[in-house]
Amino acid sequence: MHVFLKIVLFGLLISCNNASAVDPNGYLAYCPCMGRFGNQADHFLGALAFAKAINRTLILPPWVEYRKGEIRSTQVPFDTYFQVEALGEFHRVILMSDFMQHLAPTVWPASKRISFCYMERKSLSPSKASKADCHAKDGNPFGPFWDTYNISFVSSKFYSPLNFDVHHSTMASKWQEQFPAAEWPVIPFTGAPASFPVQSENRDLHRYLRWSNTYEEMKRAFIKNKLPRGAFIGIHLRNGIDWVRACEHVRDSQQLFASPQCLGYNNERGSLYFELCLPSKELIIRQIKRLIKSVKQSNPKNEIRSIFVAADANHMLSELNTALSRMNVTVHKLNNDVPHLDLAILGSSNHFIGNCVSSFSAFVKRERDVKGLPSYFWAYPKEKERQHVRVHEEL
Ligand code: GFB
Repeated sequence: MHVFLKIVLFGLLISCNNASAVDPNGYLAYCPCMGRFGNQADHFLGALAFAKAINRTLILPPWVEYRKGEIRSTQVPFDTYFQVEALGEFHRVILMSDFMQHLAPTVWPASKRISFCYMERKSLSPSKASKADCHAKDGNPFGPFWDTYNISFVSSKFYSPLNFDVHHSTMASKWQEQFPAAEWPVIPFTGAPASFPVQSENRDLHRYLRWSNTYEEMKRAFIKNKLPRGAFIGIHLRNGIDWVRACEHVRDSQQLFASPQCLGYNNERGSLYFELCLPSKELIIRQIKRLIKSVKQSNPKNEIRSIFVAADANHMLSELNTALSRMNVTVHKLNNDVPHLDLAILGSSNHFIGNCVSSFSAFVKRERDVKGLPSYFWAYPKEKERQHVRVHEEL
């Protein structure tokens, strides 16, 4: 037989096998219904750890995206951005579309679909308000998410007082005792079975999140064709109006969003301050210049040649170009707004400066940590403290 045909047949055989083999340990599904990509990625790592701990196959949900001017969320298949095979090195997973197409008709018939939530969720619609229920499809993105796969629920199950912290208790066995797979073949959670920000124990699972071939290729092509040869610094600027408003909460909090990634989960590495959330333009330029100089000193053969800027609003291109022109460093960005390509490029830069409070930056930091690449945060450590440390060291 022609070799190509053999390969195709073999591939088909494998995918049919995967699609039709039922996991007797059961399945776990959830809606990534909170926040945008950075939040969903944090939740994903927790859900993956949880699925492994309770030994159920994780049904890979699509990513939930919000497009300007659209009332309903858009669901983007999980494997658009990430490889399914790489996750399989850690635990059993299946794409939601595969599960619904091949397994749900037998494993999870429509009459057996019971949604799981911690406790009763109030309904948005007065006609349904009296029933104690998860109301799993109420509102956006809840309804559009399950509708993507024509899923509706016949009733609800409240799982209080169980939780998802499988690292500090016998929680996993409690889940297994209370919800055995024979009786509950699929546990579909109304939201992610995970905490935000990601638990420190689950950060390292990021090593199994590998970019899909499409994104790998787009990243490679951009770096090769659009950036000058040589080392580059990737920077993430989070400065849109939603962020400016969110940073107002710095005053009354010890932590905000992803801030434990630099401050420590118990503030063991510092307290929250405003510049950590919203650094000034002057501080950004100062910090980039300082990094370029220090790389020049420590690694003269691999001097910084360019800066790649990812931003949600203002890329500061003209300010950065002006400030860095004398250093012979050019500044670049993508032509279009493609958040995941921004992330992939930042993950591969020689150096990275991100926003400690942003979970978008946190995604990059985790990817770089597992690859052993260096990362820094804007305004961290605090400039005064940094000077203090330097004086102290000099003394
Ligand atoms: O990812 P995310 O939860 O990160 O949400 P934060 C920010 C979204 O803004 C991303 C866009 O998913 C992107 O769609 N975005 C941010 C970017 N930075 C970039 C960038 O460099 N390039 C591109 N192309 N897009 C917090 C949330 O966002 O914002 C909170 O965690 C809350 O839930 C707060 O909504 C206001 O953690 O930065």
